[in-house]
This record gives sequence, C-alpha cells and structure tokens, in this order.
Amino acid sequence: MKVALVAPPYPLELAPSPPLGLCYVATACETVGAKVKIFDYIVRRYTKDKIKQDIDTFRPEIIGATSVTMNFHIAAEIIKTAKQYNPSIITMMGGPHVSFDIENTLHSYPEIDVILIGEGDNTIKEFLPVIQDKSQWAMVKGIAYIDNGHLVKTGQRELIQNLDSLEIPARNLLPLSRYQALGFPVSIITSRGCPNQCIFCLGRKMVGKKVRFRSASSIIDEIEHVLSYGFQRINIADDFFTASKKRVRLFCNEIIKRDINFTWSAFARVDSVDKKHLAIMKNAGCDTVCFGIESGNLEILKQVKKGITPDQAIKAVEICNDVGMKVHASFIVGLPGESYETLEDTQQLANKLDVEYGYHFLAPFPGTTLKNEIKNYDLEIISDDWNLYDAKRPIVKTSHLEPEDMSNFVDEVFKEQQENWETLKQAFLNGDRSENKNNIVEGLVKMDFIFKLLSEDIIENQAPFIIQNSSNEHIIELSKQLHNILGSDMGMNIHLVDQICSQLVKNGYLHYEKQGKSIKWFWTYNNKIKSL
Ligand code: B12
Ligand code: SF4
Repeated sequence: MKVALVAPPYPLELAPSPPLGLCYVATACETVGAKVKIFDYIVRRYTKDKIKQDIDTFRPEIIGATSVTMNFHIAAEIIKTAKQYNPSIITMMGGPHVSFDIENTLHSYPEIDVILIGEGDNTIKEFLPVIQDKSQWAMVKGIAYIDNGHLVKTGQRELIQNLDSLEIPARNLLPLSRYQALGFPVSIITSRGCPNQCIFCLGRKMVGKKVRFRSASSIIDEIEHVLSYGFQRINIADDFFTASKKRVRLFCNEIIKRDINFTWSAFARVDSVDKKHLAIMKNAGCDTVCFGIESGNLEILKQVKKGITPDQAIKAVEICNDVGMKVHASFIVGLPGESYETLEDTQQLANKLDVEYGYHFLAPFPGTTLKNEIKNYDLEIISDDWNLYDAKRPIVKTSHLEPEDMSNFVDEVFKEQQENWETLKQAFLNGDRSENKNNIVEGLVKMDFIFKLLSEDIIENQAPFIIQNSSNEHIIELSKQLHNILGSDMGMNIHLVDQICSQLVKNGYLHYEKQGKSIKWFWTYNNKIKSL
C-alpha cells in the first residue's frame, strides 16, 4: 500500500522547520508495511500541477494531510485537487485544527474522507490495514467520517502510555538539505502532555493533561540520529519541557555522558525554572528558553488560567540572566478583557524584562475553552476565516478595544524596531558592514533569499547552462542567473548572491549534474541520499 503525506505550505515568518507530527505518522505507516512519501510543499512550491505530478510519479492509494487552523484551507484545497484528479484515492486529514472542528470539516469538505482525531500514531497503524474496507472503519477508535450522510465518530483513542515504544520519526523522508539550507532548528519532543489549563491553548487537549515522558536514552538516540544528518541545532518542542526537574537532570546528564555537541532551545514556564536546573541545561548545550508570559496584567493571567504572575516572570528572567541563558518571551494581545491599561501593563513588563520578545494576536482556535465558552468572556470573535488565524492580525475585540486599537498598539511598539531594522538592512545591502548586529541582518537577508529560491522552485526551473573554462565558473554563472531572477529585486548585490550560492554548494545542499556540455543544478535530498 502506498501512502502520500502532505505538508502544506506556510510562510517564512512562522519558522518553517521539518514537520514533526507528519514524520511520526510516516513512521507509523511504515511499521504496518506501507510505502510512504512525504509531499513537502513547505520548502517546495505548491501548485495544482505539482500535486498531480507527484501523484503520477508515486501513485498513492491514500493521501493524508496535516494542518493547523491557519493553513487548513490550503491543506483542504490540496486534498480536493488530489481527489478530483484521482477519485479512487482515499483522503484523510489530522492535526490540531480538524481534530476539534470535525463536523464542520467533514460536511463542508466532502473531499476529505476521514479525520484522524488527536494523537495519530496508533490510530493510523490500526486504520491502514482496513482502510480499503469502509465497513470496518467503525471498529477503529479515534476517527470520524460521513457514512450515508451521517457523521460517525468512533470511540475515543487512548493516549500512548509508553512513548519509548514509538520509533524515531521518519525525517529521512523529508528533503532535509532544503531545511538545512534555511537554517531553522529541528524540533524533537521528549514528552507529550501538559497539566496546565490555559484557556487559549490546545496543547493539553491534543496530548492530555498527564505528562508522558520519554526515557533520556531514547531521546538522545534520536538526537544522535538527527545530528547524523548534519543538523547542529535542536528545538525541544514539548508543551512543557520543564514539567519534571528530575527528568531535566537525567536528560542533561545523558547528553554530557555521551559527549554530544549541539546547541538547543526549549519551551518552559516561568514558574517551573530554578537556577540549579537552568545551569544544568546551560551546561548541556541549551542556550535559549522560550517563555509564554502572555500578559503583564495579573487579572488577565488569572482569567486565562495561565497560573503564573508577572513577578514570577521577572524572577525567572533574572535567574536566566544569572546563568547566561538567553530568553525569548511571548505575549498575547487581545485576551479577554484586554484594554489600553492591560496592554500598558504588558508593555511595562516587557520593558522591565529587557529580553527579546514578540507579540502575537489572540487566535481563538476551535476546541479551546476560550472558543467553546466564549459567552463567559469579555471577547467577541470577528472572523471565522481560518486564513486569518495566524496570530499576525487581530480577529477579536473586547468591550474596551476594537481590532484596530490592538493593531495600532503593536504597530506603535514595533515601529521604532521596524524602522531600525529597515535602516540596518539597507545599510547592509549597501555594503556597510560596520554594525555589530550585522550577523543577524545577514542571516535574515540570506534566509529570505533561500526561502524564495525554495518555495518558488527557482533552481528547478533554471534551464541547463553551458560552461566553458574554469572550475568555479559554474557557481559564478549560477550566481549571475539567480541575481538577475531574484537578487536584484531584493536589493542584493551580485557578491552577496555569490556568497550564498558558494555556501549552498560547499555545504552540499546544491549539486549539479552534467548534461553533455551543459550542467543542471538541483537541490540534494539529504547528506545520505543525493536525490530521489
Ligand atoms: C512544536 C510546535 C510548533 C513548532 C513546530 C515545529 C515543527 N516543525 O514540528 C513551531 C514553533 C514552529 C510552531 C509553529 C506554529 N504553531 Co505550533 N505548536 C507546537 C506544539 C507545542 C507541539 C507540536 C508537536 O510537534 N507535537 C508533537 C507531534 C507528534 O504531534 P502533532 O504535530 O500534533 O501530530 C500528531 C497528531 O496531530 C496527528 N497528526 C498530525 N498531522 C497528521 C496528519 C495525518 C494524515 C494523520 C493521520 C495524523 C496527523 O498525528 C501526529 C502524531 O501523533 C503544539 C501544541 C501541541 N501539543 O499540539 C503547538 C500548536 C500545534 N501550534 C499552534 C500554532 C497556532 C502554531 C503557529 C500558527 C504559530 C502562530 N503564529 O501562532 C505556527 C504554525 C506552524 C505550522 N504550520 O505548523 C497551535 C495550533 C492550533 C491550531 N488549531 O491551529 C498549537 C496546537 C498550540 C496552541 N496554540 O494551542 N509550533
Ligand atoms: S500554554 Fe503552555 S502551559 Fe498553558 S496549557 Fe498550553 S502548553 Fe500548557
């Protein structure tokens, strides 16, 4: 049986890194004997013709897509194109959006045959062997589908108790060189579950309130596997990595014992860190922790059941500073009851903390307590257009603030930062290398260029070109062409484009093959397989 898994596109601002959940699903499919391919449209351009080509090449019997609310529409549109192209393909979708918007999704998108609800690993293992026989579907817990016009939701799937029983997620099925070229860290999870009850979050509802931990040795085995592909940085994507101090110690000790060199970051809560454990993490290569602080106003923090106080945030940042750990703080704008005063509290806290921080606009996702019980809160949702649920624009209002007030507030805060950034970027593009923030500017400019190369299929669409003499000429020629197509529009000079191309070639992400007297460039697959 052949199964194609689809990673739908999403923008550079949302840190396109290897899609972990899909790799877990791929592994589960392989364990029950399926041949799996991942159709990755994050770092390859998505077009209707591309999915048709991908289907023609692989000929899958089943296609499954993942999605979050923000990219649900595009995921559904990919599934629809596949279904129209070959109606015999069975289509499925999983992930946090459809898991909590089952009825609406299945009724409004008849091209989606079945939804896998919540944790998908065991469900897919049981489902694949019977998927061709719809009369058996009702026996598989954790799925939903329409039968004779009626919604069928099978029994609830139990959460996996022993996470060590799961195989390493099949990242080898992803075009890893492309992700490495972009430079985001690879995410891994060391536990699933969160005991907290933040009303805007789906984490706990997806993975349960009891935290299930993996053993230190299984995590480090996976990390060694990831590093063997040439990645050097890892992001621990657990909802609540610091849930158990004992486990943090075991994990860090195992890194040190095995003498593995890599840097990493993790999500943590301000009420769960202390100096001793942060120092242990630092010693084991962790250089950044990300705190969801959400608001500087105590009443709002209580109302959203975050379970932390602004004072705890200040204390946590202090100890991070003491041990030399970088902090990234995230705040939400538009929580219930938000007013100019509460926003001011948040801004004051952000200033006091004096760390890198970001504002996200509240997106009340289906399934959250906030959305389910909206009547209990001083909040009104003004749009059900899922495309807008990307946390980059306000889609709610409160009795004190209109959406425009929220945007104005954020624009005002970041105006100066945005202007400084534009000045730095222009100076950099004009050749000024004197600023000490240049590494960051350079990194972001390069990343933007590389993401465009990837997501617009620019290398793939290059005609083969003739080479004449010197061995380096092919890179120079490539740089010239890419400068003409993309670089000059982005304000980049030829030297910068040449620098990027040379690096991509040197790192083995771009290769060429000879075709008579000409050569054709291509992205390699990963450092173990050149191309597939
Ligand atoms: C890590 C993480 C990230 C990482 C992703 C790293 C990566 N590339 O993997 C980063 C920081 C980049 C990120 C970004 C964003 N994230 Co995020 N993220 C998470 C987090 C904490 C864990 C996700 C995870 O890896 N879980 C572990 C894997 C194994 O689980 P999984 O992905 O859910 O997959 C399982 C099932 O869902 C199912 N499944 C999933 N897909 C499919 C497909 C098929 C065919 C099948 C059968 C099954 C299946 O089976 C999988 C295995 O069990 C979750 C919270 C949570 N616990 O769900 C939020 C979460 C998924 N993120 C969320 C959001 C909103 C975002 C952003 C939009 C951020 C923003 N701007 O606000 C972006 C969008 C990026 C994107 N397109 O996915 C929301 C999604 C809510 C929603 N309805 O949309 C969540 C639920 C947090 C929340 N706020 O409640 N995120
Ligand atoms: S926001 Fe963080 S702490 Fe709160 S429920 Fe979600 S994962 Fe848990």
